[in-house]
Amino acid sequence: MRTQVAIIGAGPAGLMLSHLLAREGVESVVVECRSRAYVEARIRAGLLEASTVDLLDEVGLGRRLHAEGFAHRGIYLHWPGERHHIDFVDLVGKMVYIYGQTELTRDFGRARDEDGQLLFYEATGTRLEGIESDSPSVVFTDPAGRETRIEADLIAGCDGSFGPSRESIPSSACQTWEKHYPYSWLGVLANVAPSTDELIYSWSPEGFALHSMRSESVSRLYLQVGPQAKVEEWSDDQIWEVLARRLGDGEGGWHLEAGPITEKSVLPMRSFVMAPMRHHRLFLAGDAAHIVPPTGAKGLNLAIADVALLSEALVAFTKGDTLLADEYSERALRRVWRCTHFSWWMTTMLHTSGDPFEAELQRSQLGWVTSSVAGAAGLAENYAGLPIGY
Ligand code: RFL
Ligand code: PHB
Repeated sequence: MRTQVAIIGAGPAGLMLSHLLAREGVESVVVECRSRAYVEARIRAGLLEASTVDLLDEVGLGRRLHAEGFAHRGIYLHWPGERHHIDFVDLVGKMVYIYGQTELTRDFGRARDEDGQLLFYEATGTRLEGIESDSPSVVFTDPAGRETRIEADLIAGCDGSFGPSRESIPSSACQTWEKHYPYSWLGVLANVAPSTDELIYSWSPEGFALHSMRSESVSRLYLQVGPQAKVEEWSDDQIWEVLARRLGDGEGGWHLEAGPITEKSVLPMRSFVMAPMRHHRLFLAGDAAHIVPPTGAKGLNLAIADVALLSEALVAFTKGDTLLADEYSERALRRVWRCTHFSWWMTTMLHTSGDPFEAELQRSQLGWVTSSVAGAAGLAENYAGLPIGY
């Protein structure tokens, strides 16, 4: 089989890239190791920044998002006895949107079906061959046990942090940076109406907590836990008790409503960047090239920003113009490092390490960010999102 662009991974990066390429008349084939049902049910991100939503609107994918998602003006920052609203609209003129990655993935899937996109799910043993040649290929075994080879002009590695694309690049040809944080997040999904109109990011002496949401009747909440924590160690009652304490239940008449927990998972926190994001005919995008801790809500947004740049570069490449492809890595990494810094900054401002000196610095920083227009605007500009071409 032959195509112009072979895309590995049907997450947000891979599906959005195939959509953007199709709009410009460039053919692609997507190869995914999981089933479609699994990919569409994977509960992950929930917050879309303004530039992501603008791009989705521009390419005809914003209809359900505007009908069913929530537009938020900002976020709350909370610490004991204090709750402050950071209003992004006042500060930088931008909104953010709550819309689950599950819903977005379904929208992408539907759009790809309508276009007749060729997608292979449940592929095993995916490997990349000839990436340093002019005719690279992706080889995998389909669910019926047949080995399939897709020959392409270019390969897009959109296969997340554990896929084969990044591994195919010789270590002598790239550089990586990595930071592990000494805590994880315990994330829960609960069938209860959110107790807040906008997200609450909360610092407390016993650790961070975040109140997010998915719909009028579903809340999404996160707790800072130890790096080795396991879901089995946390009963539902204990989770609600700790959330209530950390989020300030009872303060100023605010109350956290508890409800049945339908999903629990532990998410380790790390930052990772690989450069360059290209090796000959292989281009990396999204989590395949970089990971951020979720505190700044940047992972999904970065994946979309990468493929916005990458699709332009690949379209030009297929027409014989290689300039944008040559510039892709440098242009993408500019935003990647900005978001890597912002995610690290939000993470270290809000998570407790047990060090009393750091705790005082964090309280001072929270006080400054919520009382200085300059401090608040810096947070707002980074959180609500820089322009796609940043
Ligand atoms: P994905 O979504 O991981 O998709 C990669 C796809 O590649 C497939 N794959 C393979 N396919 C073929 N062959 C192989 N050998 C393969 N190996 C892997 C995988 O099955 C998968 O389908 O990467 P992508 O597309 O780059 O998208 C990245 C985002 O999913 C990720 O950054 C975000 O979910 C991160 N994130 C958040 N980002 C935000 O912008 N806002 C948020 O609010 C936010 N919250 C979160 C998050 C991530 C979380 N977790 C669990 C990681 C909250 C959580 C809890
Ligand atoms: C979410 O709704 O899942 C979410 C929101 C904001 C974050 C992280 C996760 O910073």
